[in-house]
Amino acid sequence: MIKIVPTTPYPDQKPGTSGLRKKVPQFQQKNYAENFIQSIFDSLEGFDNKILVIGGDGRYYNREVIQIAIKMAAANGFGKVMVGRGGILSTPAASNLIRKYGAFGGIILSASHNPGGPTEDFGIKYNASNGGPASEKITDAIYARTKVIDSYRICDDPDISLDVPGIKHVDEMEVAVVDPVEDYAALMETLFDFPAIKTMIQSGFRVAFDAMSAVTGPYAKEILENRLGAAKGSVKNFMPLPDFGGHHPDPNLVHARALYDEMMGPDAPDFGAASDGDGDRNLIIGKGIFVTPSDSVAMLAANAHLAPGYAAGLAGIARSMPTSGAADRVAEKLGIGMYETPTGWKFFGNLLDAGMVTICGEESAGTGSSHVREKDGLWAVLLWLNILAVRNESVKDIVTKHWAAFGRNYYSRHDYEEVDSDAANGLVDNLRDQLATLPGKKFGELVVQTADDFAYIDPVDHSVSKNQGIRILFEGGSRVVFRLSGTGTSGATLRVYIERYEPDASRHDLDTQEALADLIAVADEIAEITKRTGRLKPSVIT
Ligand code: G16
Repeated sequence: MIKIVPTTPYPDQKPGTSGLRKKVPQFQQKNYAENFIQSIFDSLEGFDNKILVIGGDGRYYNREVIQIAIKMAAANGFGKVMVGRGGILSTPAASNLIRKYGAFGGIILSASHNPGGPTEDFGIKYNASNGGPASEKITDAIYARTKVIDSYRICDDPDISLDVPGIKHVDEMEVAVVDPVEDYAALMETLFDFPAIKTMIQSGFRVAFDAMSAVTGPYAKEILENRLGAAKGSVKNFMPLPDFGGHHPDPNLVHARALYDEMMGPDAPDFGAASDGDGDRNLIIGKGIFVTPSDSVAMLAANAHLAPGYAAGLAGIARSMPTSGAADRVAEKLGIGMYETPTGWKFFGNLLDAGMVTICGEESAGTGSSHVREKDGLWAVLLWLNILAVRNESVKDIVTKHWAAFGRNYYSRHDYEEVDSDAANGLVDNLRDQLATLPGKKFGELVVQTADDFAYIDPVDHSVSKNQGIRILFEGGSRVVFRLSGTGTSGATLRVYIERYEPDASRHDLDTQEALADLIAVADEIAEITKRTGRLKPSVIT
């Protein structure tokens, strides 16, 4: 039976870079999740009898909210819900299901790379019928609705079992519990040369994949071990756990340290990779060499034609503004379009839908293509493996040859986490105040060429997104970028992105932090990071 339940608004349900992310206890407040889900439905039109995809990364509170979302979908008039077995769907797999089955949209429960558990993070985001994160127009409408909501609709049916695939019903709505891996693995087989990768692996090529006790475990087991023949045990930490084993499921050099150490060791496998909580990010490490995410997108774009799904070439490349310019040089060489967007995968959606770009990437370990409308961790792993199988060279050889051909963009991101919000906002305001006077200023050898607050005009729908990050560009092409994260859940996270372009191949083997040392010092001088935040060094360097 459908119930209409009175509720009162919460003032803090503004979606960030990727949906609403809060601590679990906040989500457990009375009607908190219900308010947000109803606000999503209230902001959409025309979903009567249509399909809604629901799934999550298996983190703590996933199962509870999935039951709520299913009962609310039934009460709001959806015709069918597709949900992954056990409530599990990686973000790219959810995007694929939405597209493949012509769903109206999807609700993805995840806080991505943020930790999980009773006092850790949870999140809800809405994806539209193209399979991609809702546009700012929709997220703004959702937020506006959360501020005035006074009731929500829900069926009072009992919970349904999510553990066995099959068709069930909630009120009159059909619920299809589906295998979370099958459709996704089938899609990957259409894009990549599985037999070639399998042959390479059978000839002794060793792979190590760290699923970080998060959602990609079942996907990686099926694809890498079962279908591609990687040795049993190649996929580590493959059981999705509600608290990710107490770790941050963030595939970077801090949280995936064990993999990094293995890959730098004497008996390293040939290829190492990891993915995050919801399976959309990737970390790529070759034997003895870490590939920065910015370099990875450039190298994948330069070599994508070697995989069957991209043999016809690329329409264009897009990267987020803070991502290094390495991909720009590839686009220039290929003679294809290059687009610079604000941080957030949602900004790639229009470009992909319009067929203007094929590959997109972000410095935050996200790479993907037009096959879905999310970034896709395993996709990046498989494209690398396909390229390695065809080129028959090591990751290190591919990377160093790429630098020799295109030049190297030394690149690093310094994160200052859980900074006092007022201090962080003050720091950004102070930077904004300096924008007009910075050009022409000298800091040692570095001369500021331009300084601005990045604004983006979407070339497809002409929507404008302002205040997307402070950019300070120096003569010669180096730059520092400052922005506040839109995905953190406590205090503010200041991100500082530092980049230097080095065309000279004899200078391509410097230590990254040393190669960027003068820019790092100038970033602190201009932004007064230490003075304003009290931090002597970043929490995380990637
Ligand atoms: C999300 C977005 C990405 C973005 C990242 C970092 O990733 O989907 O597009 O680059 O956040 O955002 P921020 O710098 O604002 O923290 P994910 O993997 O968290 O969904």
